[in-house]
Amino acid sequence: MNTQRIKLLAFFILFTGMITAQKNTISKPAIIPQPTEVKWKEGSFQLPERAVICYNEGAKQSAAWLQQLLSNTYVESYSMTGSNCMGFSLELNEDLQDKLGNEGYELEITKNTVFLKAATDTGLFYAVQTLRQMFPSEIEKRQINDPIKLPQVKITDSPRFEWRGSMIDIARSFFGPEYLKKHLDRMALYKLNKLHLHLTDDQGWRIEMKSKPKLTELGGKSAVKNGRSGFLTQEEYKELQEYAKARNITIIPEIDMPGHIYAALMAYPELNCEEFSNLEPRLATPPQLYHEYTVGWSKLCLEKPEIYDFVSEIIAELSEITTGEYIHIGGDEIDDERYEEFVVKADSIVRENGKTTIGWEEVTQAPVNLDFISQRWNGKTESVVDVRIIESICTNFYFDHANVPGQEKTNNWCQERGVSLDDAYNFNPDNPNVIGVEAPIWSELITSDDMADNRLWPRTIATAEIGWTPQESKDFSNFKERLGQHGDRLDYLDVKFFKSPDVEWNLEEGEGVFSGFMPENE
Ligand code: TNX
Repeated sequence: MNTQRIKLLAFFILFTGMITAQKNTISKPAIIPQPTEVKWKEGSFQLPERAVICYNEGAKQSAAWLQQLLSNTYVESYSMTGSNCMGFSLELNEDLQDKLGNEGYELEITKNTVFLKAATDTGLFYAVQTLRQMFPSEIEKRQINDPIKLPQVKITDSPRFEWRGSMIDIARSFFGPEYLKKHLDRMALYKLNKLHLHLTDDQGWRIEMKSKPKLTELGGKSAVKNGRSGFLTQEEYKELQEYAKARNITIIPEIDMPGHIYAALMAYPELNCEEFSNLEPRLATPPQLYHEYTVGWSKLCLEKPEIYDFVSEIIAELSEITTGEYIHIGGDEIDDERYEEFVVKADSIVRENGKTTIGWEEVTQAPVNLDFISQRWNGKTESVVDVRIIESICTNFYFDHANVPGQEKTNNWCQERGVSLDDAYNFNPDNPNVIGVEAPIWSELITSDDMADNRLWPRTIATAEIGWTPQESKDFSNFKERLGQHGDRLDYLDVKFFKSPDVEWNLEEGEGVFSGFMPENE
């Protein structure tokens, strides 16, 4: 063979080799939120047909989550206490607290074992969620019987903020336990840890109060027009909290006071002033129900001392049935000379019941206790107290606003063009008082589960990344790529998400053939 032929042949061999190598190299799994530190290694770990999950004391719950994940694969797993077995090893170790904090974890995949380590059960749970995102997305829906290969990797991860929340207004239009549980499942996948329920407003009262049964007997029947009515029984509320807690999520109940409260004023007319002077403009008169959109027209009769008996009773009963440490007292959009006095009293009632008070930012016009947490939404309040802040500024976190300009049935009062994925992602909460972020949906115009899915997702995933990932590791184009890779997963989870036009969604239904995730060469 002459040299030219040899060169050609060499080129041919190299070229076909390159093609085969490329076929075996599947892009890295897309992890959201982006972990603090990821080191991909050469090689993979092919899950065996039988595996042992070893765990130490305290890690049993997370071992069960892992086992549940594996139950959707061909892997037959059994779990036992112990350490360093081949397969899966979970270690809860308090000495890791300094390094990883309350929610951080380490996840290491070697050639034959997955190691999950954390100082807390929560950290281990998050390690399992990250691992879950490395499995083929079909796992969310059906059993995978083809070989699964995980890339070798070492991840060290912990959140930027302790508060990573979502809020659903279930007062204007009711969303019941079934939807809320689905929402909790989806939140957990993205390491969100607070679900705030806006339980009461002019159009409805959604939580059973045994001391004031008419609140739900009457207030549970109304809703915004076209919206659903209903309410959570105390049993359902308790069960929902347990379901949330198992997923490391705290439920935050909100009773909006002293405004946004017509549903209660209708059920207990004695909470009104003479001649309903507290309803201004009078958009409904008890016992009429209210179905319209206008806000800011109702309030408790603040000059009547009896309203404080009502407030005390409600807060005491709600505190009794609430397992989390927070009660949200609302406090938004009201004009009354006794407003500040009310807020200070309501705050102290909450604290007497052993809870931490949260309120919309207006509340910080009043000299509340310094344990108070303010939820910022329009940034207009001149605060007289230096307190912790949850960032929900409407330009970036109000997901009842349009995904894209002109989307039907969306609000636009905060920002005409809506809240784009870019807006939802590119916000840096840099005020030192900020303890985290929360994205609300108000439900005057969101009257079905599919609509809620469309407004919440994928923007809530952007909120999750703001809440978790260090600012310097955030990158919008990289986020969009990873998000696109989650298209299938969201589909398999039956999320009717908005297909943001600036994301390349990976939506093809898998053919049932899975050849594994292998790290790309870096
Ligand atoms: C303002 S922002 C509200 C809600 C409404 C929302 C949408 C805030 C704290 N309160 O009562 O539902 O606008 O119209």
